[in-house]
Amino acid sequence: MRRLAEADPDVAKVLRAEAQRQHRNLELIASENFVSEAVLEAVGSVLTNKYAEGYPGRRYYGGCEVVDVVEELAIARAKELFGAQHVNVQPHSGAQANMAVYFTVLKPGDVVLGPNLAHGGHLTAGSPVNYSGKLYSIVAYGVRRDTERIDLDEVRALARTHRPRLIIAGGSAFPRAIDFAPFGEIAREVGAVLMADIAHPAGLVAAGLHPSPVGIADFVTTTTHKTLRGPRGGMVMCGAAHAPALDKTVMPGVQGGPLMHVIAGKAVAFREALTPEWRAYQGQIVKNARALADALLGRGLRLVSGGTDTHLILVDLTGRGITGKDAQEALDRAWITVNKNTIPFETKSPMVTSGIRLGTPAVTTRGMREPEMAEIAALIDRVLSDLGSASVEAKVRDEVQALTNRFPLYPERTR
Ligand code: DSN
Repeated sequence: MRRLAEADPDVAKVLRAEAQRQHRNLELIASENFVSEAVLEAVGSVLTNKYAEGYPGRRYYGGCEVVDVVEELAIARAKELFGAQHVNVQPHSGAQANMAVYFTVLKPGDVVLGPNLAHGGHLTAGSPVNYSGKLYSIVAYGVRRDTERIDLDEVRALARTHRPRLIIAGGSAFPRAIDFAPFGEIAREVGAVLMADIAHPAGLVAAGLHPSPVGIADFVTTTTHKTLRGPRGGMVMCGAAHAPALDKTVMPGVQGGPLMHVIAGKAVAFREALTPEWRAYQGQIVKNARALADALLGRGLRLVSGGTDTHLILVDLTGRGITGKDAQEALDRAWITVNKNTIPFETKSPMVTSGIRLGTPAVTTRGMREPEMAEIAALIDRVLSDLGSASVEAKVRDEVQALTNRFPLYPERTR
């Protein structure tokens, strides 16, 4: 069988260039991470060839006895990791995991109480440009102006007024830990179903470093590729009572054949996550985020909510008089990868924004620790303090390269 470089030099070149970019740059996108070679091997395996619609032991296709084993492994390991009664590992993404829950419990037009996207929520929690905002009647809660933390009084008041069928807790840009217990109380009081979307802090939840919604929320959704450090994909957890309906919604309700090669990658990542080393890694992610936040604060940058409890930091650039878009582009030129992000009470469009979002999972995977976080804050500050200066960007690029060279990534793939 021909290897890729021989069969398709064009694509082989892209893969090498991307491995080189990942090695060279400082990856600070809070939702990204670097999987192990073992996960890459599973995802790039012959399991991609197999159709396996259905579930282990009850598939619509023959020849599924081998892939059944890997799906069972993924399910058992995820249950152990999160203490969940039931896990469906087939969702192709976090968006599809959320869709599976909505289609399990909602009818079009039902009221959903979810987080405002500009305050840290997620597209699938009711954005008007997403299916969730088009199909359901969305009521949004946000953060308080003074603390920039979720306003539970507002959540309670909105729930009492609108009597939602579903309440969503979780999002993609909350730097602070979410306490799921009050959400559970509010949902019970108004007779709503509670869904916790832990796509971002899932790794911290599994390691006991962030409150867990398991046992509080009716459904818990997550991606598997952020802090969890598995392959790109999604997953839903729920109690036994909801399991048959959820499984039926995932397949045949919203998906066809599961991606068995990705499910194998999930199984591998969950095995890694059950080790003491992985728990220590999650602890270091949090320590690094705090160190990075402290160093940024020390350089006069304003952070939404004043800091972080998690892997994620939201920087408000308003005081510097620059936009998130300009900051992202300047940092990109300096080989520091971040994303522009709306901040609570945003006044600019999502394509411009007043903030940038930073996260420490990927740099922590490379082995960086608190001293490197101080270096990173200094590099960011230099780029932002002299926005658009080609000479500053060039100097920072050299220093980024020197820093990342000390923490090699995928050495076999960058040659
Ligand atoms: N795109 C993800 C993130 O960056 O947080 C959320 O879906």
